Amino acid sequence: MTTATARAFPNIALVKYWGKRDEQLIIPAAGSLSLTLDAYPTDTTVTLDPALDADRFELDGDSADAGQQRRVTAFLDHVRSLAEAAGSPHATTRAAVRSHNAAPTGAGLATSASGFAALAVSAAAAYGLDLDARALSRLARRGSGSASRSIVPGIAVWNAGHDDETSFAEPIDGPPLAMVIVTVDRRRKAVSSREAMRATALTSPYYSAWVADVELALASMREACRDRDFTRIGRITESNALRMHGAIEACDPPIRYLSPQSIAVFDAVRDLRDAGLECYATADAGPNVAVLVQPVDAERLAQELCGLGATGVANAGPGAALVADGAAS
Ligand code: 2P0
Repeated sequence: MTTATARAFPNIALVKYWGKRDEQLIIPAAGSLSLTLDAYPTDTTVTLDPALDADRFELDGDSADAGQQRRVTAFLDHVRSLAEAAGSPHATTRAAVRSHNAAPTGAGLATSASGFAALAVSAAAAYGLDLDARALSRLARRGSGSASRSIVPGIAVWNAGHDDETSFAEPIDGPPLAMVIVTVDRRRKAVSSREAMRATALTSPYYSAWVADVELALASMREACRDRDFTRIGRITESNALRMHGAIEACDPPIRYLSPQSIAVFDAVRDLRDAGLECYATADAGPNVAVLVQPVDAERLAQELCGLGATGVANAGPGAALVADGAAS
């Protein structure tokens, strides 16, 4: 049996991806920019097994639900089509996939990003594909858009592109960045990102303004990273997050990811900033909050915020990579 294990880390977007131009190929409506973290990894092992007549997906020790199984099988079907084109002898073999998330799954802590990045790297290796970082980013994107960025270490820009070849993430330079993750709720979200993204595009009157604003925010953020201007990076990060949540909340029927506990963290961050500890809040499709800070201030910030939720400190992390068998915990 052929087997491969990969580890990938979640990424938190500083300029968010929220809206698709092409649902099938997962081409985004605009580019985005993120920080890949060095905490909360996903470890995924793909084992090709000629005895299987269907793929099997086990997540955190349990058989995954039907929707997750379908999504993983669709992804593996794409990998097998690439394997067939490359002349691999395994192109029709089914796989057993075992995955473990260090973060709570589906709670807005980017487990679909780390999950599909780890699956892309492990499945590509198991099926004998020799892909460079750009091709792996494009492959991960087909599983979940944000996964394209978890292939990349540190600060990643996902170029929106206009087709499968041109839509991928790549690393850019910037200052050292850290994040304090404040987990206020570990439950799985009621509305998935994919559903809410679609609802925002279809029903939010602010959607077109959001997409236009993301293009501007991304251009400013690229400059701020180039100039290593932490204050500008932070201000764009916080305003971009709140604008995304504004567009989501304006859906019909409304969708709201931020809870009173999330808002309390945003307020505490503002107060800390006013008191001289420079930090900026962001939140994805869930109530948990990631607070951007310079690495030198990260531990102090975690102590300041620990009364509002479970805190964890993360720095810039590596891109998704294979790990030696048995090395993943
Ligand atoms: C992001 N999020 O940029 C944004 C911010 C959540 C909020 O990318 O449909 O799970 O699989 O492409 O990648 C979550 O969306 O959506 C996401 P699909 P994905 O990180």
